[in-house]
Order: sequence, then structure tokens, then C-alpha cells
Amino acid sequence: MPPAAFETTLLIAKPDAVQRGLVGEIVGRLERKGLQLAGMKLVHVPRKLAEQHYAEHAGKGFFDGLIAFFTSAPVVVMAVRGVGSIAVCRTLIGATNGRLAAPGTIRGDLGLSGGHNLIHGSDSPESAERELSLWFDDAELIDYTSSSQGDVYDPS
Ligand code: IDP
Repeated sequence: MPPAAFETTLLIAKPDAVQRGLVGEIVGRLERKGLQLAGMKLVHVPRKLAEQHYAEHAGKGFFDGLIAFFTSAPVVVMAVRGVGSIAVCRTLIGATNGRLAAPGTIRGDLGLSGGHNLIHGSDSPESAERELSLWFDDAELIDYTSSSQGDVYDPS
């Protein structure tokens, strides 16, 4: 397997995560994995931004409900860095429906819904690039080297 690239991905703790007080649990899982926060903010999402974020789902049966849910209460938007972070975060998040998501994943451990499923994560490098520029200005992303990297990325 070729070495994975150091990537930045876009994660959003959705309204249900904030309402249920699960933001700390979710961020804790990311930190314990060795991932690094590069940006983080609380946003009550305007409808237009929600529609832009979920543009690929426009016209689907669940779209109106998804936008209503996503704009119903604040979310926590995060830029998360690490080697292979896009795929790593998708693995940590688990399958879309909490009833089907594997135990050990965020959705598998913490929810039962297919729509109110706690967290969004970019699904490809292209999505990550698009979504990061949608949610963050460059100045909001902080570049720093974590002192834990020698342990997290030890090649052995
Ligand atoms: P993902 O979040 O696992 O990548 P997507 O297929 O990209 O899943 O769907 C985006 C979001 O739309 C889901 O996380 C979920 O909140 C919502 N969603 C997807 N499919 C359904 C559905 O069949 N019913 C209700 N909501 C759905």
C-alpha cells in the first residue's frame, strides 16, 4: 500500500450531536486517534449554505428534511488533519444509518437514526477541498506541528 498523504478533511458535528451534548465525545475520539484540529467553530447554518453543502442531494426525497434538520440548531464545524485523514475519519464515523453502522464507530455507538446521524465527513479529496473552502476562510485554518506526531506517525 503506498504511503497515505497528510490531508485535511471537513467534519461537522450535526445539530443532534450538539443538542445531545456529544460534541466532546466526538472530538475526543478524533483526538485519541491522533488526528489534529486545524479549525473549529460553532455555526447556526443559514439555509443557503446548507443547500450548497448538500448540493449533491438536491431533488432527493430526503433533501428538504435534511436541510430543515441541518439548519434547526447549531453545528460544530471542524477541519481535521492527519495522514489519510479523509478515509480515516469516514471509518471512524461509520455507515450512514446508525442502526447499520458498526460498533466502535461514532454512528454505530451513539445513534439509531439514518438522518439524525451525528456527524458529516468529507467522502473524497475533491469533496474535502470543496467543503473546506465552503466553510472556512484560509485565515481560520491554523497550521502547527503537534508534539505528539513523533509517536502518532512512528513508522514501526
Ligand atoms: P453520509 O453522511 O454517510 O456521507 P450521504 O449519502 O452523503 O451520507 O447523505 C448525506 C446525509 O443525508 C446523511 O448523513 C443523512 O443525514 C441524510 N440522509 C441520507 N440518506 C437518507 C435517507 O434515506 N433518509 C433520511 N436522511 C438521509
